[in-house]
Amino acid sequence: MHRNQQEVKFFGSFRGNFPKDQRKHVVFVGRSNVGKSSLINMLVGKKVAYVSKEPGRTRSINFFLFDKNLYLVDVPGYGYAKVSGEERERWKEMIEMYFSECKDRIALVFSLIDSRHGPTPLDEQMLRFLEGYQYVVVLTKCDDASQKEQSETIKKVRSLTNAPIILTSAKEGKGREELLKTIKMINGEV
Ligand SMILES: Nc1nc2c(ncn2[C@@H]2O[C@H](COP(=O)(O)OP(=O)(O)OP(=O)(O)O)[C@@H](O)[C@H]2O)c(=O)[nH]1
Ligand SMILES: [Mg+2]
Repeated sequence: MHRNQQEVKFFGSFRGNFPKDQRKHVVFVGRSNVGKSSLINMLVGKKVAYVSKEPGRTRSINFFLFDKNLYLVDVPGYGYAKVSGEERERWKEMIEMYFSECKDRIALVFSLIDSRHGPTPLDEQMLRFLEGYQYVVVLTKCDDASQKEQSETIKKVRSLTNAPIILTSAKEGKGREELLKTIKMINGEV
C-alpha cells in the first residue's frame, strides 16, 4: 500500500453524535460556495470532498481522516439565500452542537472568506463566534480577485480581527504550503 493513498480518506458524515475519539479537529467554515470543499481537496491533493456547482448542497458535517491523527472537518456553508428559515435554524443548531461537543478537540478553525467580495455580515458574525477558538482567516479564490479587491478585503478583515490571514486559490494551489505548515504546527510536528 502506498503511504500517499493512506494519508487522507473520507471518515463519515455527521449531523450529531460526532466522533468522540481524541483526534484533533481542523475545521473549515464559511459562506456557502466560498470554496471550503475545493480548498480541502487542494490541500490533500485529491478529490475527497464534494464540490458542487450549486451552493448550499452540503447538509451535514463531513469528516476526513488526515495523517491518521487528525480530522479535517468540512462544515456546511451558511448564508445561502434559498434555504428556508427552518433549515437555517437546523444548521445553526447542528453547528452549535458540534462546536460545543467537540470544543476540547477543535485545535484550529479556518474561517474562509471570498477574497473578491470581502467579509459579509454573516462572516463577521462567524468571526465573533470564533473568539475563544484558535482560528486563521483564509481568503479564497485569489486567482479571480483583482489586486484592489484583495487589498480591500485584507483591510476589512484586519479591521475585524488580528488573526493570521492566508491567501489561497484552490484553482492554482496558492497557499497550500502555508495551510499545511499551519496544520502541522498545531499538530505538534514542527
Ligand atoms: N476561481 C476559483 N473558483 C473556485 C475556487 N475554489 C472553488 N471555486 C469554485 O467555487 C464553487 C464552490 O466551491 P465549493 O468548494 O463547492 O464551495 P463550498 O464552500 O464547499 O460550498 P458548499 O459546500 O455549498 O458550502 C465551485 O464552482 C468551485 O469550482 C478557486 O480557488 N478559484
Ligand atoms: Mg462544500
